[in-house]
Amino acid sequence: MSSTTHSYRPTDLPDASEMRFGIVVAEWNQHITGALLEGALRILRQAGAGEHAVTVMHVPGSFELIYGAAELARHGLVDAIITIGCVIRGDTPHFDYICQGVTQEIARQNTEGKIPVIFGLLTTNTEQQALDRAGGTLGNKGEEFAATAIKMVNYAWQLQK
Ligand code: RBF
Repeated sequence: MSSTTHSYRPTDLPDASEMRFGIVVAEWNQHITGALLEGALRILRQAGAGEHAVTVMHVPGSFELIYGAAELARHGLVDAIITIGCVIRGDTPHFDYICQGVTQEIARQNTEGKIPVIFGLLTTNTEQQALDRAGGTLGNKGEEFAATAIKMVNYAWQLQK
């Protein structure tokens, strides 16, 4: 395992069998976001989340993760939301605008909303760097997004007790 990879053991995760998750996935760079989604679903299943306890919704691009997550939260059917997107810098200034907008809005939803919204936006300079983090040499970040969601629901439930 690489030193940049977050170290956790899926078996150490809280039991997720009573938890409900929403996953909002961007279609841009689908070969990356699809692999991240698979990684996230694998960990949720391993931690005990039921098939019907996970709602997967697709949006066109990473910028739409903002609305996608906000609306999903508003329906009140899930305990945490995982956003999944991939923005590759290339030579476009859009990179910075999209990354900044999504980052700020997901942060705001975490403080103003009622449920944790996990920031699953890969922001890389090259496609290869994204592939490395989507099941390649640096593991699958989707697994970490899911593990984080499980831990944050557990955190919220601990406070409610
Ligand atoms: N969406 C992504 O998820 N990843 C990208 O790398 C990405 N690059 C974009 C580059 C340009 C020049 C534009 C116009 C849009 C890009 N988008 C990307 C789409 C964006 O997130 C959003 O779907 C659109 O801007 C419509 O709101």
